[in-house]
Amino acid sequence: MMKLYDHPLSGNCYKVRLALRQLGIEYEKLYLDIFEGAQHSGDYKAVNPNRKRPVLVDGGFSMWESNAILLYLGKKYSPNPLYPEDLSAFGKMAQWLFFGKTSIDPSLAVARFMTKFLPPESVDEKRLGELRTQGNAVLQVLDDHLEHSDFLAGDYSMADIACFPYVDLAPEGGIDLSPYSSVVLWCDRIKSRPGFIRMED
Ligand SMILES: N[C@@H](CCC(=O)N[C@@H](CS)C(=O)NCC(=O)O)C(=O)O
Repeated sequence: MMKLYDHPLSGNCYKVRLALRQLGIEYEKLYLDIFEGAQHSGDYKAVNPNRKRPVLVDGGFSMWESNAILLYLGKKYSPNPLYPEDLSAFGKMAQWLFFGKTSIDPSLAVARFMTKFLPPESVDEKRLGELRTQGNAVLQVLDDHLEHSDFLAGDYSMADIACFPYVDLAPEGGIDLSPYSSVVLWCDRIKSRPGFIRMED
């Protein structure tokens, strides 16, 4: 059975849990308390030298980086609708996976981290304001695209699973989603997929 080094409040772990559930794969959760610094133990360096989660362990193979894990799962359980075989659909899925890492995470995910997890006295308000501005620009890109498309890369795919968590969690970073009606509808569409799990499930 596969194992996942996990944390319940991590959007990067949540996307992997969501993908595993939607693919119908049983797995074992290995809890790693990052708030207590468990990622800095000597043992964990052998699991992930970058000392972050999620990490997927599949028999004697293990890997880290959440979006790469989504691609691994998609290909491992191919054919499945979350992982398009068609070249242009695959290209579009990859495009949004990279957009997630290069645009969504550095703005929306970091704004959430600073707002939700840092003590207020250590928050750099100027930087947080800049991140919220960048986050709104990212949401506008998504909203413009989703005005004409139900899902990011055509049909529901790993692209949606990758980008959904930190978009849906944007309000925890002080970013209002209500001006982005197509994004809100997209989140609702994902939440109504069969087998959807919430972050806290
Ligand atoms: N790019 C990585 C980011 C992973 C990441 O930042 N994980 C966070 C939780 S969401 C973590 O483990 N933080 C602990 C730390 O940085 O010490 C991925 O997508 O997997």
